[in-house]
Amino acid sequence: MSNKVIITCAMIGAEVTREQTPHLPLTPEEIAADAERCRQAGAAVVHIHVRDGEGRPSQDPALFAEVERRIRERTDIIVQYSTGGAVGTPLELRRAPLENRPEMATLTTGTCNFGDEVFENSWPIVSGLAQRMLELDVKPEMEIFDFGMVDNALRLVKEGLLKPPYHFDFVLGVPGALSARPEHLVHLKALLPSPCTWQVAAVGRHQLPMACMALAMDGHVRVGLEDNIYYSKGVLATNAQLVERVARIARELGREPATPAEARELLGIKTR
Ligand code: KMH
Ligand code: ZN
Repeated sequence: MSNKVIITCAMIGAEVTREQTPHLPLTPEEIAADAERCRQAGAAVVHIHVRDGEGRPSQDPALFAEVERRIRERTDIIVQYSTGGAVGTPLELRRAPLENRPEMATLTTGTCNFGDEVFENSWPIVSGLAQRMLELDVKPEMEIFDFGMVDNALRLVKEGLLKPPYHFDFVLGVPGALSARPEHLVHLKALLPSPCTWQVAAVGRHQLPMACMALAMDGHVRVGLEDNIYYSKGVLATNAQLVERVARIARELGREPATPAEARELLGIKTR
């Protein structure tokens, strides 16, 4: 176990809107400036989605490249692309930004309900994304929305589509998928292969308590406006505030936030 904690900030997402919160970064410059603030607050990774000029979710590789370039001008933070996109984004579009060869990208390992909709990740989608990440040396973060997705991740390991150490993100509390309960987290951790690293990304009001639980269980944490827009009941948060709070709690628990360089070491990412 490492006493360092990797804090990821999921800054944007595909679903949150400016109408819901004025703190959501949307343009490449807003995203880059917010990423720098998150780094200063203790984040080592930013999980990014991009939006078009109208604020709609996009998987345009050129937009991802522009966002990444602007982040790189400001900070050494690890930039993790979304391959999940928005519900219903076709596979070809979800896969396209991988050709930029980001350091990391997400890989949801199964299908689940997502609110009233279905987030489709059939085996050909999952294995196809994993194969391309392997070829391009992109580190996958496996997004686990329900228990069966761990089994699919184990199948990826068995089929040689992942390189150790394996990295898992337990996304808990999405309506229609696995709820954010302490018992679920304990069981999920018990299912993991070795060697691996894992983190929790819980949704809404569950974000902070589940992050605290992960800190106590030697896990890593993800916070950010993609998953939760509130600092406390009725009070809107910024990404940096959410990072700063979890970094402060981590330090109180004897867990120092990892720098991006330390996170690369823990995750097995080679500096290019
Ligand atoms: N927007 C969700 C449907 C990911 O980034 O890889 C999927 C998602 C997961 O956000
Ligand atoms: Zn996402």
